[in-house]
Amino acid sequence: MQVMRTQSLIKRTRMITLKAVLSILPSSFATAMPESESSLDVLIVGSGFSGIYNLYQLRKLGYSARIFDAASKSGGTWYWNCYPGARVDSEIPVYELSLPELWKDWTWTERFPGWKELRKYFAYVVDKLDVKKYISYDTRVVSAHWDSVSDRWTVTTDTGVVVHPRFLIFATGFASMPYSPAFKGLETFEGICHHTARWPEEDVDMKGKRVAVIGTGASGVQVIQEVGPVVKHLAVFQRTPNFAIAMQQRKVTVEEQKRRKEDGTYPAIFRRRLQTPSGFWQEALPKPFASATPEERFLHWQQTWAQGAFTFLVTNFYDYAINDDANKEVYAFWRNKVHARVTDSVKAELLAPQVQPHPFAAKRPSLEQTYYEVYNQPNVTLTDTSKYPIEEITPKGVRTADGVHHEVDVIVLATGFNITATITHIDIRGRKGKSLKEKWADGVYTNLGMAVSDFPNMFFTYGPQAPTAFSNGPTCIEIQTNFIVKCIKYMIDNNLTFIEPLPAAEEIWREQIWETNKAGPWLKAKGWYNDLNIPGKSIQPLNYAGGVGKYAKICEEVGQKGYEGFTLVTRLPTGQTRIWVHDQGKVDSEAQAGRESESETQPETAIVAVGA
Ligand code: N01
Repeated sequence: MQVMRTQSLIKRTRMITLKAVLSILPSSFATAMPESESSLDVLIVGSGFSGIYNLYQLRKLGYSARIFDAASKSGGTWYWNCYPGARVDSEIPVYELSLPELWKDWTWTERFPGWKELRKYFAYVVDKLDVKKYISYDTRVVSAHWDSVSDRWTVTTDTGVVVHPRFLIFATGFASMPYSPAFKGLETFEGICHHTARWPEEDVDMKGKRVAVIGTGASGVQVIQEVGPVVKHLAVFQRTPNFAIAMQQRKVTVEEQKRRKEDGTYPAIFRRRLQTPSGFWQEALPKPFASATPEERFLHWQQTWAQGAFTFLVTNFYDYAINDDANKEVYAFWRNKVHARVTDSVKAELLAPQVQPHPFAAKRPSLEQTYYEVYNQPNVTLTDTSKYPIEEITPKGVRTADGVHHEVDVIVLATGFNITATITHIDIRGRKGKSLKEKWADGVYTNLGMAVSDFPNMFFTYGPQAPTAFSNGPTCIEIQTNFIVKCIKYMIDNNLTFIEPLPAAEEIWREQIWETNKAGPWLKAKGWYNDLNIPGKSIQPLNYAGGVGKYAKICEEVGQKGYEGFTLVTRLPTGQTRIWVHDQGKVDSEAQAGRESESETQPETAIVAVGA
């Protein structure tokens, strides 16, 4: 069965490959690449982990690289998400760059740092790596168009700057385009209203105010537990309960970090996080749920719950998320934890209902500290918007379908992100003049979650179709940056003009995304894992779910095989164009699709297929 599938993929691949190669040739061939004054080897968009890491590695190799960032400071997510309580949910040192020149001299104060400390870390990083001079802040990229004459991108910004880089990296992550539902009357609200990911720098004083929080994802949970104790009244609007688990936050000392650096723990963690399915250092129990007694299971869960972080999930029985009995028992364990903390039985039932709303792990559970205790306050109300949706926002508050008008001074929209729009909201146009938004109108197609056909020399990181949500930022980003930087070096070293994926490779990758997601629980709930958090979108899994370690290996192998699954093109000084469609890594081999010019008479044997 598997063999037949593979053969048919190869067949399909061959056909698509031929089409792709013929269509890649521009109508006229340029003789040389004119160097514009504003040309750069690489332009990077965004100065979070990925942008800075790319910039540093590329400059180390001697390339002219620069970052444009719409923000006024580095930090990416941690620049924009400065809402009360914003805090990372991967513990240190997993959540930092693995460069020894950075971690050796940096110390944290908390196991899960908050946004202020993360911003300090980013300021330290750009200083220590001496890259700040290559970053233009307050500079938003508004368009990027490929120019088939110069074989460069033309990138324009909202400040009027235009540059012409050879390579373009969108280090924009998955969560930089906030999603705000089109609530009727939202614009009429007379109080203060902000999305968590566009929180004002100067903060909003919520002390003694009546506050509404709409949404109970990671952002909502954090805001609620932070502002709950200080507000006059808190109205929480929950559509789906968050299966939040114990963070077990604590202070970390300079001494313990020093010891872990000196005894080899830090470097071991940085290497280990590239080997596991989750990008953390732990792995699932190698035995099935059914092989353990109820007592063994209970004690294991108690122990991993007490350890905090995602340990409860990551070190669970390997089949807990897909075995219905196991999933129900995990849910019951979690539900007991919640009910033990929430005194009001009606609120407890809304937060952790008897009927399990969706499989555990189908949506991302948050890590909480005092979230459930907040609901014990008499001035906190909880409305189930799956039963009583928000009908309208009035000048004075929020009206729900049960007829209740919740009068508030502040509305916090903790309503998440439009994952694909993070990149597509920029007017990016490839070789054929088509925008990325148009290209992805019927679904996301990428190779390795990093590159798109018809969009030459363009990469993106920590976005759709990579392990993104099933990893943590720095881990995924380092894998991808290593791939991208090596690829750019390879292109430059081999005098190659541009690279882009084969459409066939994108189809295969998309199929991989579906297959790996079908093997888990992630398609069984509506949310940003599968693009269903945005009304009107069709289901499509947005993360590679085959495991971080496996993804790292795949990327490494693609590079070793001379960028299998990609088309590489070079312009010769004679004005001719040569195309390589890579297979098995024979980059300079005569057996490849080297061709001197576009011609209908080119033999089909010149076309080689990507591997299945
Ligand atoms: O967004 P979300 P988030 N009416 O999409 C609700 C990362 N992150 O910003 O679940 C009523 O998870 C929606 O309800 P439902 C992190 O990876 C990390 O919280 O769709 N409600 C949901 O409750 C995280 O997982 C950090 O039924 C509506 C909420 O809004 C990811 O980003 C901090 C609604 C959106 O939750 C996303 O987290 C911030 C409507 N019309 C972000 N529309 C940390 O590291 C939506 N909702 C901690």
